[in-house]
Amino acid sequence: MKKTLITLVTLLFICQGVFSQKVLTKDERMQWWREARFGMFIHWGVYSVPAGTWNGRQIGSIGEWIMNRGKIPVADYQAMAKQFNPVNYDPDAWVKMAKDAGMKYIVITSKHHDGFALFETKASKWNVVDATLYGKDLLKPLAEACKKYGIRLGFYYSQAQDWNNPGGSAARKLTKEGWANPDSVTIDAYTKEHKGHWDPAQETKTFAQYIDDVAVPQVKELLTNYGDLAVLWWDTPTNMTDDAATKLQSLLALQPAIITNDRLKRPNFPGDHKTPEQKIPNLKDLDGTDWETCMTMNGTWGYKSYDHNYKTPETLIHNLVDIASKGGNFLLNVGPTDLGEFPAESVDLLAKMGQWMKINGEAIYGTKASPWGLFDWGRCTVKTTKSGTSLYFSVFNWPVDGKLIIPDFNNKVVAAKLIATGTSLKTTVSKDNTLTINLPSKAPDTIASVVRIDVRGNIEANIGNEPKK
Ligand code: FHN
Repeated sequence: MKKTLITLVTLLFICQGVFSQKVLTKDERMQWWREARFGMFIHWGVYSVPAGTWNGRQIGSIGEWIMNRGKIPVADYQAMAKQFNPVNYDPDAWVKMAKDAGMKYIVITSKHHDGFALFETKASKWNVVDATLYGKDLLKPLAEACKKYGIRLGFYYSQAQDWNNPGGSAARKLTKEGWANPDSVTIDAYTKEHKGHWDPAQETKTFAQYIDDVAVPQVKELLTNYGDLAVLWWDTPTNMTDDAATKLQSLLALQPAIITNDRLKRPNFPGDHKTPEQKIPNLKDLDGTDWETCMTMNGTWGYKSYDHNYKTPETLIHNLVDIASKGGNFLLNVGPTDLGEFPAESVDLLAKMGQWMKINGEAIYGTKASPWGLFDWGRCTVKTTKSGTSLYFSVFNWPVDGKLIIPDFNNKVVAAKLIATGTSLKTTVSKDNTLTINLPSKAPDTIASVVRIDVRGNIEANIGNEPKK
């Protein structure tokens, strides 16, 4: 009798545990992400040592691809890890810079295509603890700093391409895409025969073995050892199989609230959101799926010492507003140096974006896409409030006649003001439902000034494809 009672109580306990673990819906998981709108991408690894130059030659294309583009042998590339010694790495300062820029989450390359793990791992010696003088896990202190500042943390993981751990795949690139290698004919013939690989050391295991020996255990480590994770950001599904994708996807159950992208394997593992790269979609390309544009500040993801071709603060702020006005997120990249520092230009751009966000952030966070589509003078975002709706008109080109014109306006204006100055603005709505907002002669912000219009009720969705005059 006593035994039966104990069994019953134990069963009740287990059942309670199972049922109290609520399964989150996609909308519940995506809620913070949809409100965040702005995040930081970080591409960091051994490639920051050569920083775009190998054997005295500047290797073409993006910095983190130097091993593949330059056809650097495995042993030579791994020797560079000895110089990867980020003694100036200050995760607290990194997270603070992201936060001050107005970013709400960070996604860092835990392992890029060169296979180098920025974390302690039992699955491969090719990691920061075992292969560098620095010898410490880089992700642990970042996770702590994110927690301290209330920034969500996500990990990028190159699940298929891995040029150092044997068996990993390699997208085939011709030697001419890196530099004018005199052995190009031989090398290109070799990569053709060897699925893109250029060094026999890359092929001592099969892809399936690589997945079981490296990718699966490492993803398990990442999902277990760093607390709550916001995002798992897969990349380049080169040669992925359904079997491998299924194994990796099933691990996500370790983090029930995690969000993933659409790059695990195409097309049958769509994830939670799309990932337009280096471009902002046109309205006509959007189908209601969540999306996030990832973009570099200059021309490379991983640090290249000689790429100073940075976008202007104006371009980046306009991009952020444009993306929000279309209902997407902006994941803006920083490529730190081998010493663990953000490039000076990135620091400056982050600070400038932060200055704008500090004043105008309410036009971005928690907003939804513009009901009017695009305006040729700027963009619109919308937010539902307790008493109605707030419309944010971000004006890029200040009208010379001082009048901002919004067609098809069917609501009653409750309040109108310029966010930067708090100045109330006079508005009129004509019989043909055109809203005219009277602006002061000078824009408070030369990049983008935000006008907030509070109205009663909801705005009827009416997304158009063409810029409205
Ligand atoms: O090959 C990578 C590239 O290095 C970079 O990581 C970008 C970021 O989205 N993803 C891949 C290219 O699509």
